[in-house]
Amino acid sequence: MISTAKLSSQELMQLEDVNGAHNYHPLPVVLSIGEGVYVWDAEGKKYYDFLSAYSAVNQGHCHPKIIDALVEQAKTLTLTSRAFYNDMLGPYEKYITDFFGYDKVLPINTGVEAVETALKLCRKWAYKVKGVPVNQAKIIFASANFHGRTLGVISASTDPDSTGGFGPYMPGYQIIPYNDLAALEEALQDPNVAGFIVEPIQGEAGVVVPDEGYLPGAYDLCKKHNALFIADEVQTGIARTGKLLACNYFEFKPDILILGKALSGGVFPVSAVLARDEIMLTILPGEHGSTFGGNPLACAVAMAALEVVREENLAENAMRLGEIFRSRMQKELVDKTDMVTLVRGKGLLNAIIINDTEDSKTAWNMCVKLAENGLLAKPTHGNIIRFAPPLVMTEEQLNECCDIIIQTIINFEE
Ligand code: IF1
Repeated sequence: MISTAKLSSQELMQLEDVNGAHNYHPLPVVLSIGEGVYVWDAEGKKYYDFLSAYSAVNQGHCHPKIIDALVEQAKTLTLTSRAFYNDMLGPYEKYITDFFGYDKVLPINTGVEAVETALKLCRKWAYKVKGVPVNQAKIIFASANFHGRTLGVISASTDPDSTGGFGPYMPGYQIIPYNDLAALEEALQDPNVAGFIVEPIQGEAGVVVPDEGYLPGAYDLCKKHNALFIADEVQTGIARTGKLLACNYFEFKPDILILGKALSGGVFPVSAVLARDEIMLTILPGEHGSTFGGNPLACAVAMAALEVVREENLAENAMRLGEIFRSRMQKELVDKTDMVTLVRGKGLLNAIIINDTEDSKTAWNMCVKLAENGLLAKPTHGNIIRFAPPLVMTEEQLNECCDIIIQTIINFEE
């Protein structure tokens, strides 16, 4: 065991570079402490966190209520597997199905596992309920989607970084343009379509908010053609966009709801798939599962994490602060400088577009400067910077952060 106590950020980055796979290219910041909206690096420098671990830490870093639930349960019982019942799973399943208004939940661990679960459920439902002939089920995806990293999921990706060199790919998928109801209607003509899976706001694509009528329209089309509407709310869910779910901006309820990330407050991987009985009960004992899914620790943590969202009115806070954020970015950057061309998002899931070509380093260098000035954010697709702070932020803190962002960009020189 090596001691990490006295290592500098440089040494720690070197250790990762030498010993870890090179499947990431992080900003050169080494974090060692988190509390609420703040993180501290190995040298003790304090930052506002404007990534929130890709929206997993909506409740803020190390939220005391969630950590207490974790520690208490960790001292009692952590894992039984699903070979036996445990005394946390039933209460959690009741809690989360009531919380989101579904008949049943299937508990699992990471976001992508929940997506895989939803895709498997969708296929099972197609064969057992809809009556699609064996092995003919088709699932529709939107282009520029991000649903995770497994083979089954990257097979639907249109990002060459995600797919290149990993073939062959899963059959039975069709990819249509995002935000295009005509394309969906056309795809749904095939009677073997089992369902349509979509992010209510595309995160990885750069916080792409679809037209107002797109999601309810897509839901209606799915109903008309007897296909399931599957919402991947792994990133948009749990109050991030100013409502408990991004779909809650509309009247409809997805047939299958996928949650992950902030379901645990960022403590460890907890994900879930929710659906009504007609869908969920098509999977029988032995047909799907995971060693860790539904473990007592996850149940305790997820209940605490959801309670924090409700008790601290995080959706309302995200909605209010998001409006301030976008309005300040619009007035003080988009309207005033040539550097930023657009601000978009909902709640506290926002992005600005840097007036530059997609492959330039400007957004990256701006994020390095933002870090120097005490705020951590990450570029996506070259010229887009995503801003997604923990939802426990105060208005005063948000305004201070807006000042940092605006000043950094106004003073930015290549
Ligand atoms: C990485 C992005 C965010 C997701 C949606 C499922 C998953 C994700 C809508 C899978 C995961 C992550 C994973 C992370 C980067 C990240 C990301 F930049 F790629 F787009 F959040 F914005 N559905 N998103 O966004 O969840 O299996 O990872 O728990 O490093 O790959 P997971």
